[in-house]
Amino acid sequence: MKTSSINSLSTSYYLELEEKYGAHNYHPLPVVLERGEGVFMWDITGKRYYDFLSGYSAVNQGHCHPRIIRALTEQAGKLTLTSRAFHNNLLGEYARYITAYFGYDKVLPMNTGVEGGETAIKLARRWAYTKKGVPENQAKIIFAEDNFWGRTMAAISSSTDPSSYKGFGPYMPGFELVPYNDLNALENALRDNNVAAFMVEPIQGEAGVVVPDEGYLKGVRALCDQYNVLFIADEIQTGLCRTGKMLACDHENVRPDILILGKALSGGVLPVSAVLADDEVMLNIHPGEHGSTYGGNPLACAVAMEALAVLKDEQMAENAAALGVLFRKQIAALNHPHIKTIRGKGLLNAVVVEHPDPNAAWEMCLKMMENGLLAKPTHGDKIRFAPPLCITEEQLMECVGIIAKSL
Ligand code: IF1
Repeated sequence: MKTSSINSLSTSYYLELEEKYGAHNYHPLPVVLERGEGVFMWDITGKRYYDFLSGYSAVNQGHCHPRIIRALTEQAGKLTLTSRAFHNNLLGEYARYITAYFGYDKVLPMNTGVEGGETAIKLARRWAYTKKGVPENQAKIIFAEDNFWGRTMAAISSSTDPSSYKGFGPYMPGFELVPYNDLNALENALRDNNVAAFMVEPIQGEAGVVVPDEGYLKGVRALCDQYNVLFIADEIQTGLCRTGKMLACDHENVRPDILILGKALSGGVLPVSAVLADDEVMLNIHPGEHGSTYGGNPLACAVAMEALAVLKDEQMAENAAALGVLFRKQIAALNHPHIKTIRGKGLLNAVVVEHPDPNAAWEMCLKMMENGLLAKPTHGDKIRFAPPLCITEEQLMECVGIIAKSL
C-alpha cells in the first residue's frame, strides 16, 4: 500500500479481498467492522453502530467485556492448551463451577455449538443402547421441523430447510421429525420404543424466533418421562439470559436430561460449548470414546467461568426480561403497516416484515445500517433483533427510534 495506510482503506477494498480469497458461503451486509465495545461496533470509517445481532447471541455480555478479556489475557500468557492427554489446573475447577451453576452431575466440554449437538446425540444413542435396551444401531432421535442446530452432516440430516441439506446427501439415518409446538405429534413419535431422545430448541431461533405455546416445554418433559426418552434442550441460542431467564427452559421450570450450551458461554471471545447431564447419561461414554483437541482447554475454562459470572453479577436475565417487554411494546405501538408481527421473549425478538417486495427485510436492514443499527434478516421476511443484554433502557429507546425512522 503506497498511497494509503491500512486503516483508511475503503470498505470495498475489504469486501473485494473476502470475495477474491474467501469461500462464498455467506452474504453479509456491506459493512466492515473493526472494533466492538458493549452494545456498539465501529466500522473502518469510524462509524458507530448498535449491534442488534450480538453474534447470533454469542455476545450477550457485550463486546469485549473487560472482565472476560482480562480472564482471556491473563490465562493466554500462562497456558492455553494441554490437550486432554494431560490434566490442567483449570478444567476441574471449571467443571465444578458450571455443573453447580446449572445443577447437573457432569459436563462434557466441547468447542462449537454443533459439536455440542453431536455430543448430545452420541450420549443419547449410547444411553439408549446401554440403559434403555434399544437394539444396536436402532436408536432414533426425534427433532422438530424448522430446527437449526448447525452445519455438520448430522445437523443437516435433521433439517427441513433445503438450503441447509440440499446437495449434501446421503444423510445420517435414525432421525425423525415432528411439527414444533405439537405435543400430540410428539407423543405419537415417542410411542416407538427405539426412540432415545427428543432434541429441541425451547424457542426456534433461525426459524424466525418461534415461541411455542405456554406449557409446551412442560408437555415435552412429561412425555419424555412417560415414554422413557431423553429430553435434550438446545439452549445454544436461547440460553445464558437471552430470553429473560438463565435458561429458556426456566420459563416453565423444566429440567432437560441433556443441556447444550454454546455461543455466550464465552461472551463471544472464542468457541466454547458444553453438554451437561447427570451420571446416568454421562457415564455411558468411557475414556477414549469421545473428545476433541480443544475441548476443555484451560483458556476456554478461564473465559467461560468469567463469562458465566458476569451474567449473574450484572443481572442480565432481569435486564433482558424488562427491556424485552419494553421493546415489543414500543415496536407494536408503531402500528406500522409493514410490521405484521413482533414476537419473542426477553431480548430475543423478531419482526415479520409485510411488504410486496421480497427484498423488503434486506432493504430495511440496509436502511437501519445507514441509521446506525445492525440487524440481519432470517428466512427472507423476518428480521431478528437481539442486542447485547447489557443494553440500557435509554439505548433501547434510541434504537426503537432508529427502527421507526428506517421503516
Ligand atoms: C451461522 C443461524 C442462528 C444455533 C442453535 C446450534 C447452533 C446454532 C440453536 C450451532 C448456531 C448460528 C450459526 C451461524 C448463524 C447462527 C444462527 F442463523 F445459523 F441459525 F443463531 F440462528 N444450535 N447458530 O442457533 O452452533 O456450531 O454455529 O457454534 O452463520 O451458521 P455453532
